[in-house]
Amino acid sequence: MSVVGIDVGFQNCYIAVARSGGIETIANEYSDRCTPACISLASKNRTIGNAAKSQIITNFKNTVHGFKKFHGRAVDDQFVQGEKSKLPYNLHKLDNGSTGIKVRYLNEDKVFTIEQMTAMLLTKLKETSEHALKKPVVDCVISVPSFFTDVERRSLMDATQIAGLNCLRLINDTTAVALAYGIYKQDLPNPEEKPRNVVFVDIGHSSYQVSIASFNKGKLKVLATAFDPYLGGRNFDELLVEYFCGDFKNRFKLNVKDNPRALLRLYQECEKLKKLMSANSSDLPLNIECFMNDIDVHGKMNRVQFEEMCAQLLMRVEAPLKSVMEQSKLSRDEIYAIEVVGGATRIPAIKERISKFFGKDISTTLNADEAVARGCALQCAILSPAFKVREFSITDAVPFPITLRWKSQTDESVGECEVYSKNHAAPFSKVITFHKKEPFDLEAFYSSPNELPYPDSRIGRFTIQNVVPQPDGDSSKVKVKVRVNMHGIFSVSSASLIEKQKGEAEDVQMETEPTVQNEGRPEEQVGDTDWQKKKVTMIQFVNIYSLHFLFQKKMIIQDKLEKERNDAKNAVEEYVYEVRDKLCGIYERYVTEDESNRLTIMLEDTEIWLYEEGEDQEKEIYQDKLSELKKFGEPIEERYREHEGRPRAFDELGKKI
Ligand code: ATP
Ligand code: K
Ligand code: MG
Repeated sequence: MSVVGIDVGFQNCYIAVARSGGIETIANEYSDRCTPACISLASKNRTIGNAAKSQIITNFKNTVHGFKKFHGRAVDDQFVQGEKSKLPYNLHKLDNGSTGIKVRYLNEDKVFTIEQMTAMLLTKLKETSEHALKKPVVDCVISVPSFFTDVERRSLMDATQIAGLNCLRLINDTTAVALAYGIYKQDLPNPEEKPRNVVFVDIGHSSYQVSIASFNKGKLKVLATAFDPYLGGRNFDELLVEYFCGDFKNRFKLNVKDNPRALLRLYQECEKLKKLMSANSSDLPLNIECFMNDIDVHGKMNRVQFEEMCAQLLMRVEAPLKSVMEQSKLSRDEIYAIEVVGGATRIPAIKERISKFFGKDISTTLNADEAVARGCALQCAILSPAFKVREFSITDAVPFPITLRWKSQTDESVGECEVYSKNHAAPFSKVITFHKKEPFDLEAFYSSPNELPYPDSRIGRFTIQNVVPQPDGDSSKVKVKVRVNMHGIFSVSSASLIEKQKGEAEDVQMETEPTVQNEGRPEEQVGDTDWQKKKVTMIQFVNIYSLHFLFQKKMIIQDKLEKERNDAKNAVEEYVYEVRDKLCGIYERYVTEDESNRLTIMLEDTEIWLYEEGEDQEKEIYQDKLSELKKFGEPIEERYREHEGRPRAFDELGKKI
């Protein structure tokens, strides 16, 4: 069993694995530890990661990136609509209203769900890890922004299933970082001592997350989280792009925005420039050859100018920091350290703002790019029975309070109760006792829609069925167990009807406020031994978007066929080159001139054929071609081996004697 952690970033993905020697991040086939969250669909195949990223400009309409935050969102969603105008590829409204991506793939118009897109990416990351580990990878832990709501998390979980992964936990980005920070620290305070409080900041390409965690030996507890889900490195790129679009319009009379390819190139160059500015404060050039209409463009920028331009963005750094501090009720001198990760925290002005807010230096002891993936791998190691790792308990926090509302199915009676307050410990189960005579509905929703970075506060509806009165006509006790699980997803996990024992005293509590009882961790059944329990069947209605397994399966098969076809073609090509080399090399002594000429002509013909009508054939045609060549080539190979083999066999015998 392998133990794998995956950081699925908006722009960059990382994989870490737990090995006996510790946690390692692994590289892909390009020896790159970062795999771009990019998928390029083409007429013959699809490419994912680095190869896809290199298609962003040439195949811009079908190269998909920047889709992570479309998980669980309707295409009419305000956020999706806002992104739409910036995307080089097309979005499509799926039957259920959710966001689909429309591309030209295998010479057909195709629409993919976001779950499928992420599944493709995850499949690639799975393959990369399998290649590195040389064994199958199924169990994993995947990171998720802490502000992802239920629907977004469910959607991501669907993607993991399509990819054939068994996600043991969706862990919040900053919680993964906290784990990577804490687990190896030898000097954490003892359990009875005052905990060590550390602030974790992660600013990536698309979003900004902060949390405060308190550490004692062997455990961490997230005290508070805050975020700006719409602030990340890309906002800085956008401002640079805006600036140069204006600049090039003035100086070169170019309308960059009318040319998607040029615009994409400008984005890439601006991102490079932004990174250079993190290390240099002097004037830096931006040059692009043959940018548009055969014109070479050039411009420049320096850090001071850049920071002025980004003043509005930089002002947004403070709010989430302020928010976590207020929530945690800690004073600044109770903060032991501020650990920052994520690519965008390399922007000096951002670092300055954070450090200024806390009045102390920030620390960058963690690997800014890999900390999330490493934390995920550590969590996977803790959860995996196949791996031994030191005990470390992780208590996360509920980011948005959750309320439960109940409705009688026959009369008008309703009621509600906040079951999880903000920053309530998670995962966590609770048992709620109702007094009911008939089935009823429960509706779960986020209590404060205004602070939710998602347009719909509904989580799900659950019908508690088969509730009947007691034989004496009284209300029955119904115990409903709800939980926020390991993935940060809310659910009603069970419901049971409690039957009164004969001769028992009347229960006076009837149709009153239900009682909420904390189950605590680890999860245990609350056993009322005096009561006989009877399970009640329960039906769930949850807003899950439907899966399109078949579609995805077809695509995997298609890819496999394409790969086999390509391999068959390559085998012909390789054989041609190999035999040609050998004909004027090692085979020379074993072929007649006539044979050599005939074979040379055959090889030449095949080579030409491969470039012409043989360029795009079925696998079987290539296989036939190869056997045709081998019919001639193999007898020669055999003769050669026979002659070469003899003296060597003697040699070896000689040595043995
Ligand atoms: P998210 O966390 O939002 O899902 P992500 O995890 O893919 O996104 P990261 O890999 O953490 O994002 O960071 C990528 C961002 O960091 C990009 O905007 C990139 O341009 C920026 N970045 C990387 N290095 C630097 C640098 N030296 N200076 C400025 N920005 C940088
Ligand atoms: K990342
Ligand atoms: Mg990230």
